[in-house]
Amino acid sequence: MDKEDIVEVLESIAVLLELKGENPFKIRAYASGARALETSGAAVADLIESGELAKTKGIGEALAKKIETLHREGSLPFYDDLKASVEPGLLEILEIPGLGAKKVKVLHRELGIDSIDALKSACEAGKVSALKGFGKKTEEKILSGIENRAAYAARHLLWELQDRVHSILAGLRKLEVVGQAEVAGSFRRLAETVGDLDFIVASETPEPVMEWFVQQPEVVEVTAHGTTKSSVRFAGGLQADLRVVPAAQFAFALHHFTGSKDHNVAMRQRALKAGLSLSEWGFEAKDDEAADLPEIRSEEALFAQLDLPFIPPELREGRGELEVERMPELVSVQDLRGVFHNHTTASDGRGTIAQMAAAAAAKGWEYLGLADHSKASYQANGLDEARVREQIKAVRAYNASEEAKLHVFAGIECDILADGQLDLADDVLAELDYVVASVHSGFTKDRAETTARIIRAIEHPATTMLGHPTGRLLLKREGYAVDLEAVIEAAIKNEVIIEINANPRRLDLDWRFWRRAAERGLLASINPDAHRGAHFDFVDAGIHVARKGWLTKDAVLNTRSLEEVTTWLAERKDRRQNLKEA
Ligand code: DGT
Ligand code: CA
Ligand code: CA
Ligand code: ZN
Repeated sequence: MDKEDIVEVLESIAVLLELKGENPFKIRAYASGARALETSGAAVADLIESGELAKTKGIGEALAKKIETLHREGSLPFYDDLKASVEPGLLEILEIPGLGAKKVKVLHRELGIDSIDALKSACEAGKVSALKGFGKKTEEKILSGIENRAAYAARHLLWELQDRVHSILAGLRKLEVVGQAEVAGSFRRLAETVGDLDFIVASETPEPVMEWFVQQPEVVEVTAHGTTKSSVRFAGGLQADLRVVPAAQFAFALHHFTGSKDHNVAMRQRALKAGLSLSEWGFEAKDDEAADLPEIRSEEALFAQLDLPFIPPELREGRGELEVERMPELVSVQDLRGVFHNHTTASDGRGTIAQMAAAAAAKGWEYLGLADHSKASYQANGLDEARVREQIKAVRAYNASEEAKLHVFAGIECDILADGQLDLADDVLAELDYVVASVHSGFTKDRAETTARIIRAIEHPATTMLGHPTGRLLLKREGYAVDLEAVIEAAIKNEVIIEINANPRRLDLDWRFWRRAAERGLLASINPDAHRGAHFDFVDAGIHVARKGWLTKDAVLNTRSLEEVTTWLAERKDRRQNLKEA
């Protein structure tokens, strides 16, 4: 097990012990052990090897042994027994946001609640809000948490399915009887989350293809096994459909099952106007002119038949993509020249300045922007004014040193405080190359208050970019309520960039807003929010959002060269500063 997984197990042990009403000291030992391990700079293997682990503050001999076991074996009997000793219904209840061990214990003791269903009925009957320490708001939150839970369980992050999709495609393409194989559905449209996978294969002999598909070693259940369609389920609940069609039908099937439904509806209407009916099987001429129809062997040809340019799958959402004369030249990952929102060991990142810079240079980038947390994010070891100044110095020293692999910009991810003020003094903010302003607290505040709070931060002359504007965590937590149209308006007015936070769980600002926002003049920055070098790969997910949002290279700040970006940041700073003084 790696460090993150071990930390999660220790945290989970603390919660389970609390649920069982164990001794508070014992509980705290696991909680603080988890924190100590998480914040130690070294890798677990090194800590064990050097004997440093047991000497780390917050980790004693006994805990060190358990960490070693988890690292080596990937499991821990003590943890397994503990989990087995708690009613499974309570474990499920614990997964609902806002319900910690304390509250679950009260629900169990006072109302005998031991399952999600029981909890749902109790909330609906108003019994939960009658409990001390709960209230109406909590009750409503629990109910929506239960609803979300069901919806979330049915979907998966696209990011986490990529390896599986590519290996299935590779497997299909290796089969001798297979002509073409493609993935369709929401995965091909680069959606942020995916319900099930859809594969389309061209072959005149479907049996061996289906046979291979249902016999993949990772399949846990075969829900359909036919000659035109098969469906399987993998561990973790992911389902995949495979359709095998004759080569002559492949382009139509691929187009149909790529969707979206709304896009398909628009395409069929367009076909009808041209006297054709379009389906997953092909075109049919309405008045028997079928002989005049050319053979269609590609999606390009299919679109061309309806006088359309090739519409990239990611734009097929039924949002006016048939109405444009020319397709936009969508931004691609090769266009990126650097990235801005990233963390180092100074706050909660795992790499030093030099390590992060080396990893960014290895991506072929010209610059790296560092934006560690500010002091209000104390749980992430945020920087106060003095530490910001130290870091600025360290960045400048790195740039001047022989080891410099690219240019590093000194920035900050500055917390937006409850009243919309920034978390750091103006003079320090002014010394930085740029400022990402983000909300990390107060998720339950009302929409008008949150909107005003964010707009106030946008109006601050030091703010260069707005970080993750809704705070959502896909399939985990809804974002805070906020009027994004008003936020976008304010950002345009104040020349503030809004980020596309490329962490695959965030993808925030959502693609649905970008086309219109960019047309109105909003500039994007694709920000990996990297906490270690490997996270720079998240930019691929950010590019998905940008493309689905119709963005071209010009609409994305970090496609610009080091020189252009430097000038842009400096000129913008001057303009904003003058505005303030005027
Ligand atoms: P997902 O799986 O929920 O993430 O989303 P999709 O888009 O992959 O949906 P899915 O797997 O149900 O179907 C794949 C595509 O097949 C869908 O985007 C459009 C097409 N399709 C499926 N059912 C229908 C339908 O009832 N009507 C139309 N027009 N198209 C359909
Ligand atoms: Ca699907
Ligand atoms: Ca499907
Ligand atoms: Zn953040």
